[in-house]
Amino acid sequence: MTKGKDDTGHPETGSDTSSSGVKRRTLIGHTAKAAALAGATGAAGGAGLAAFTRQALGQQRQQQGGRPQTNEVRPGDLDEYVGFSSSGQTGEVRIIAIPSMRELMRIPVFNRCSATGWGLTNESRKILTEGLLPETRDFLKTRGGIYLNGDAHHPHMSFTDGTYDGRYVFINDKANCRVARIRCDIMKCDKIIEVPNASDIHGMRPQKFPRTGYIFANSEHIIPIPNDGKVLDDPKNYWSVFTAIDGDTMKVAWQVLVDGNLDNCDADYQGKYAFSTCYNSEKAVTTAEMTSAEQDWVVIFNIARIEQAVKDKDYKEMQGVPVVDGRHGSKYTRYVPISNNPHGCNTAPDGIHVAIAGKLSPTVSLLDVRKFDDLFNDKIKPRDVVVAEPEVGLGPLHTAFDGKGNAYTTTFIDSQMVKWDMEKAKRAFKGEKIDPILQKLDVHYQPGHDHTSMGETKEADGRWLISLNKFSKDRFLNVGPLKPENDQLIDISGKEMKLVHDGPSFAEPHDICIMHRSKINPISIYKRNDPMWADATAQAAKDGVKLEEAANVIRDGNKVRVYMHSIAPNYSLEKFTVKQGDEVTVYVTNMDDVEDLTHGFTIVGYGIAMEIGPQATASVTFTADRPGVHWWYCQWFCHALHMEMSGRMLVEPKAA
Ligand code: CUK
Ligand code: CUA
Ligand code: CA
Repeated sequence: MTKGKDDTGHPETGSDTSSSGVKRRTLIGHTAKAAALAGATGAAGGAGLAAFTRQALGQQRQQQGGRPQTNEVRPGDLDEYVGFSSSGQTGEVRIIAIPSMRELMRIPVFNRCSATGWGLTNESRKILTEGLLPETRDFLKTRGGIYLNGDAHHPHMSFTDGTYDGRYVFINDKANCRVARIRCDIMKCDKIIEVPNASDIHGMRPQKFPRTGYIFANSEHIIPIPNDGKVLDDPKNYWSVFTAIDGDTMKVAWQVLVDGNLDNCDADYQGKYAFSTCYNSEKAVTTAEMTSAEQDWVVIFNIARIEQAVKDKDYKEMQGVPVVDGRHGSKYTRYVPISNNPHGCNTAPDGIHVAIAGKLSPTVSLLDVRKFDDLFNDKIKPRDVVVAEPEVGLGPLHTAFDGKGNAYTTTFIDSQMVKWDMEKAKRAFKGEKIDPILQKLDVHYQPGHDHTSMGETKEADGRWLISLNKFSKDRFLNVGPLKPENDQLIDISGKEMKLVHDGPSFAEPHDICIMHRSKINPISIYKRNDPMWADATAQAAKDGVKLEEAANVIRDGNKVRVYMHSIAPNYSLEKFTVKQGDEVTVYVTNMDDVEDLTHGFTIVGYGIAMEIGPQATASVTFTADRPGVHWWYCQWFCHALHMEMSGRMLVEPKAA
């Protein structure tokens, strides 16, 4: 029999599931009718229904009394929205609940994680290494085998038909040229690839239509390709590539060589085009030169033509990838001049407009994607796709949308959130005397990205806006020279933007995508056949071991494989003995079949720790080079006898 949390001595409130499988929360929080229906459809259906009901109620509240929505989420209540926040140079992805702004979870990706063993376990090291280029793997051999840092900027969920589909969240690593995928069923990273021919992958967006599909990724800084040392201080021969990654296989599908560099990107809602900003059309290597030209540009990529080029073999293969030439004059791209060092690139939920933030220019250029066909057929000139160019203030960086025709642009230098009307901006662009700016709200301070609830999908709902501010200065208690950033929540459900919450965050989320909670439906207990530990299952089968019942120590030369399972508060082994110098692999399978019952495995004085979720298997390999008695223990509080959940590794010293 599997022991669980219910008999661990934890208070009963620790369990969210009653014996009938109905979420207690659903029963408590909602009407009797909703609860009855939830009972009929089971726990998952109940949660979905609850979300639906709550959303409907929220909207009703708004419509009825005209009372403003509230960001108050009382103890025990659940938030309505979920945000996936990049953590910048921390290298992980964080799950933020909105509107409470509570941080719910951290998903290690490009970083190492002390709690979960990410970067230590065999399962995570496989993910961290299998997608690296061979030369990087060689390079890392003397550096511990994996990169220890990352710089995560742009988290975006996979799309189907123009809206979030709950499958994956993708995230780029600017620091080490990688793109990672997070499985939203378990909220763990399952794939990381290094992009070849690229320097610092920066802008990254999934294809919105018909589905993801491609992940578009920008190589920001220009480099020689190949970057093997033959070309060094010769920037004329430095290049950037635009990359399309297959989101299903996480393999690079194709690349496009471009003039200038590539900063941020987005895709259309038609599945025809992707586009990227370029701030270094000068192909410069110093700040002064990079800002010397009056204009840089947006590059538009014609996806069908590029796919055809790959079919027709109109490419050069570089590092195993077809690289299509998309420099000026190519039929695969168009370059739209934009002043000056543009940055943000955001497609509006109307499926028509793309907002390009001017950064050094106080303007946002609004492009109309319906004109791109004509542009590629040379019927119009590049600048003809620009249909508005409102002046929003100093340092416009990114734009978000409410689905009601309004845009919200951050101005870094002015420290403001600027709400403007896209239609009015278009009329003003045509010469009408009309001010498209609706409101400027001070934010604190220096905002980079902003994001609205569902705002990067066709289901933008105009409820919440988050401003990710780069500086918090005096907004929080002083914690020393290194200050938190300030993620501010703004209520945009009414006519005026209202600042409702300051949320400190650690270095330094660049971007967040915000979705209604009904878009995700993670599991609470792993499925035993999860591919995450397929290698462990295969090795166990070879050793004649069944992971679920394992209590085995298998010697194979100087390799020792230790298999155990855990049921709170015990491991199936109380000790194992190895010889100093053995290569030891420990496999732990958590056989507790109970929600929120995670075990750990930490070996004292060996730098080993890992998380083992309910019904999961995790493994770790190390050299037993320290003789003596080394206790292992469970580091995730799991039971009244959690402290006692331990065992001993006995390491026999080498004969002198
Ligand atoms: S970039 Cu950070 S503020 Cu990397 Cu998305 Cu614009
Ligand atoms: Cu198992 Cu603590
Ligand atoms: Ca420039």
